[in-house]
Amino acid sequence: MRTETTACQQPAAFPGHAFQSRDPRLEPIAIKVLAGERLNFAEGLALYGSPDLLAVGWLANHVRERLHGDVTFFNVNRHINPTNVCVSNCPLCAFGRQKDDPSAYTMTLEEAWQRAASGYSDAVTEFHIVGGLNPDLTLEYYLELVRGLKARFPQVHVKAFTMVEVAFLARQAGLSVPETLLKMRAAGVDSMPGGGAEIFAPRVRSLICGHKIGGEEWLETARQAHKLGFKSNATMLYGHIENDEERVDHMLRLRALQDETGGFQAFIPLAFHPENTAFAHLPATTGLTDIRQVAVSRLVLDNFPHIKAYWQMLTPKIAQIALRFGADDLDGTVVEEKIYHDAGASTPQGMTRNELCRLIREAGRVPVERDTLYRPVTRTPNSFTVAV
Ligand code: V47
Repeated sequence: MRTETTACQQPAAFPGHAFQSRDPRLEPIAIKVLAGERLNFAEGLALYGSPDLLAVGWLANHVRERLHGDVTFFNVNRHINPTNVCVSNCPLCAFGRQKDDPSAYTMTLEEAWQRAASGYSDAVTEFHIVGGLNPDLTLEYYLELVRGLKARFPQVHVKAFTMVEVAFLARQAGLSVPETLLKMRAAGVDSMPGGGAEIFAPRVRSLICGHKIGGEEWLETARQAHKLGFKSNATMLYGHIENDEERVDHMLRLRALQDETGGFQAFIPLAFHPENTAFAHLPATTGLTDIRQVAVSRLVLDNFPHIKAYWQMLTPKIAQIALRFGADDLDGTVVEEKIYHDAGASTPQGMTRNELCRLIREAGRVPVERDTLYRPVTRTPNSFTVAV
């Protein structure tokens, strides 16, 4: 990739800004981005097609610094995956198992509560709970799981159940989605993670996760959650069989819902890990694809406050670079990760608070520990407080 200009190709000049590019397609996009205007479908596509990745990154960084300056968020969290038994059988997934598979597991409630208490010594501020669609577990199991966590760790935020799980549990219990969400709230669920969105386009969805709820139902479930006051995240799984049009379409659908509800906090582009999946023949994404995806996300999703470079999925090194290409959040300590590691991820299972701060500082950014709702966390040796 070369960004220098030649005598016959003058860069576009932007008074008062350091932006320049030898890709003429970026010029109208840069004018809009610098003026804080919204990009359209064709402009989203042009960002994917531009050979000048550094200029795309410059623009994304400009937006990121306009929103957050040098601040980079991270949190101290723990993932809990109560079961890997899943009826969806998604070709994209290496985590789900049939219930008679020797490596299938389902935690008892006691095991899940014990798991929550184990790991790094820094007190966690968030439990991130996601699992398979296990037909033998009732809604009551999940409600009791959350009640038990709240009883044992009342100060910890419970970010639990993707829109796919919410829709599945509602169907299982014979309840509407809002009724299910209200029961979850009463049990102690505070917000929702962004998983299960994959790619909304039906062509792709039917091939990578055909038995999961469709894109429209995912969006409708998120709409219902936001209407009830829950905050949630949103993801996009890229780097498999989708094309650039389908990626832009996915983000524009999320942007439209965000205009309506304002309930999304962070967008997390998730790089597909092919190992041990039905797509094992596909190559994994490369670093430049990952970095570009972070930058395009920041530029297209102008109404999302945060773009998360999830270090577990990107690797710590790429996630650190992403902090200069539009991302303002690295996610957290995690402690134990199963979904990517079953799909061949070679990243560590977790990172300490100090390791995350070092990555952020060495990227020239300022680490800020946040809670799930992005409120700064202050620590004293044995406790933490959240600025409200
Ligand atoms: O929905 C499954 C993805 C997601 C593979 O909200 C895979 O803060 C890559 O959503 N290769 C679950 N990805 C993880 C998730 C998440 C992670 C971190 C933070 C948050 C948040 C949410 O993992 C699934 C699916 O899109 N996934 N299999 C795979 N082989």
